[in-house]
Amino acid sequence: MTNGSASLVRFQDAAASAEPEIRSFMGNEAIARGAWEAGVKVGTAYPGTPSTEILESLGTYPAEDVDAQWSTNEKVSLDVAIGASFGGVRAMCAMKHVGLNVASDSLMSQSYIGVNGGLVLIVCDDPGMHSSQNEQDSRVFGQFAMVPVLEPSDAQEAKDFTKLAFALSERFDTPVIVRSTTRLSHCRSPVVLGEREQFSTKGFKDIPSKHVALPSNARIRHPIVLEREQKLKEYMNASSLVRWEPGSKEFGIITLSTCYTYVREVIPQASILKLGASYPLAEDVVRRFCDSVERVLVAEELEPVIEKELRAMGIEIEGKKYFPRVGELSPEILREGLHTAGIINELPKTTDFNVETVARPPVLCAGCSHAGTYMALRTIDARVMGDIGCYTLGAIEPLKAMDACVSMGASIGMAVGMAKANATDKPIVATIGDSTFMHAGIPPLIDAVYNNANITVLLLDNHTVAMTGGQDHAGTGRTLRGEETHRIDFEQIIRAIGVKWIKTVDSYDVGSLFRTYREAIQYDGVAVVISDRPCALDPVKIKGTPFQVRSDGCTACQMCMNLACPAISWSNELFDGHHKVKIDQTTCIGCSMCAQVCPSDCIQLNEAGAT
Ligand SMILES: Cc1ncc(C[n+]2csc(CCOP(=O)(O)OP(=O)(O)O)c2C)c(N)n1
Repeated sequence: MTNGSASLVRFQDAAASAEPEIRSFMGNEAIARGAWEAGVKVGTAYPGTPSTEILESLGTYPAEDVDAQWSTNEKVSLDVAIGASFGGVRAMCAMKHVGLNVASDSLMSQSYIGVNGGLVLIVCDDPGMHSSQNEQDSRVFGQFAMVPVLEPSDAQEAKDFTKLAFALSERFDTPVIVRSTTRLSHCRSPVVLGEREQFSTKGFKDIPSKHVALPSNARIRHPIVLEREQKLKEYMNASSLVRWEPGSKEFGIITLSTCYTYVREVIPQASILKLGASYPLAEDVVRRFCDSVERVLVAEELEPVIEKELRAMGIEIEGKKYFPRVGELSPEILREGLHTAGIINELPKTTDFNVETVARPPVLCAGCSHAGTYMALRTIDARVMGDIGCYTLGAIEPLKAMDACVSMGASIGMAVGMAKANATDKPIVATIGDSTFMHAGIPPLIDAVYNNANITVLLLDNHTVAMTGGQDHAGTGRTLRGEETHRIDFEQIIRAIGVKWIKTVDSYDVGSLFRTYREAIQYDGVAVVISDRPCALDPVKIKGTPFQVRSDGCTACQMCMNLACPAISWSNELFDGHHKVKIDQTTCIGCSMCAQVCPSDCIQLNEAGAT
């Protein structure tokens, strides 16, 4: 995993020169820049690919300009932004698509309530699931919550649309979503920089009938939201967010986001209607566009959001008949779809050799502190309810020590349910990382204690959000800007919840892990083991003296292989017909777990290999 912040450009000095400056920006950096130029005062996020770099980038702007902070989860992130908006300043929160599920409860109400200072949510979808548990289309949430959804196509638009989102938020009294996707968030293109707009705070406005989500207030607000939708449609019809690029009279394509760039590349001769927003739709312009060409296709990524809207308007339209509803769109896929639709006659010749990248299964890093945990866990033959983080890799070969994983923080609740189902004689264990525990693991632990569940919880504390590149959180004692802050003490929280059996072990002490897990599962009630050891990659990659295998002592028992360490592989030498093992000296970080589990004591430190 890479830490996005390492490649981020820092911007403190950016806006001063007379000529407009042009920089190469990742979409996420452009979004941060747009927010900064829009005068954002509070920026929040919980990390999640592909959105993480937005807040990391915002955190490179002066602290006097913007309070950029990690939140414990996406709902908290949105709630903090809402509070700042109520307080009269512009506020933004960023999240990956599934984060919007977590934040949605507040979003649904805030749509009725509206804003004071501009309130913008950046939601980054991950078509193709490069690093996600699903590929849901956040635009559906925008429609559901009745908040505008802007969809930039490149980094310049990512900046411009983010700025515009704040203005629209204030003008129409609504939260606004800017939807990005992995291709936009992580690709670079040129961006013209602008100055930061200066705003003085509007101050808090005391309007309880608007700000308090009571049925009596909400009943009045709902029709206002519908009126707002109508006004936004009128705005969209006249707005430069919609761009009509005339071309062929035979066929037109309605598109938006990065799909627009694929359309331009593959079929520039088409008439193109580029929408800057998927909700609300610029209905009048769309209708006129459709009337102007014989045949219209919609090219959009994931769900047929626009296609369905147009059908509901009674317009004959094609789209998902030719383009897939799953995965990313690409020029190649678009071309194929247009070929099937009979719009493109010939496909380019393919080469004889396969140029597709060979997929490699993900592995834990050498020295990963989760490896010993899963090895030990396998020996107690438990039903393991897992969670989301690097340790989810414990589900696959060779560790294969996780039975289920659903969403962030779900492990403990699932373990409670599994215990209540009485479906197994095996001990029931939940595994959860430190950041995930903070995110959504505390309420289910309270539930477990409250409902007397007989479960063991393994809290895998590697002192970072490793999965998304090593961000800080409330349990690390550092803020987004790297300043020291209070470190939330897991053990204190867990005790305060009422857990009576709790032990902390060093994740590298394999013997201790084995013994402690055995003890924990014997306990009748909620037992918690904190496996404590910083991530081998964070904050700097640890590189200790490597271990090596004394080949004459190796009996090819392959016990060390159970750690799934990428530094350990089979050697060409055989013992009793089986491959002995060897350790790659550059990859090994010297964690010692393999030496601890080696029964023939043939894994030893290689002092000569120390760097
Ligand atoms: C709702 C939601 N938000 C964010 C993410 C992105 N994400 C995946 S795992 C994870 C946290 C991992 O941290 P931790 O639990 O400490 O485990 P580690 O990766 O450090 O082992 C995050 C933020 C997500 N998958 N779902």
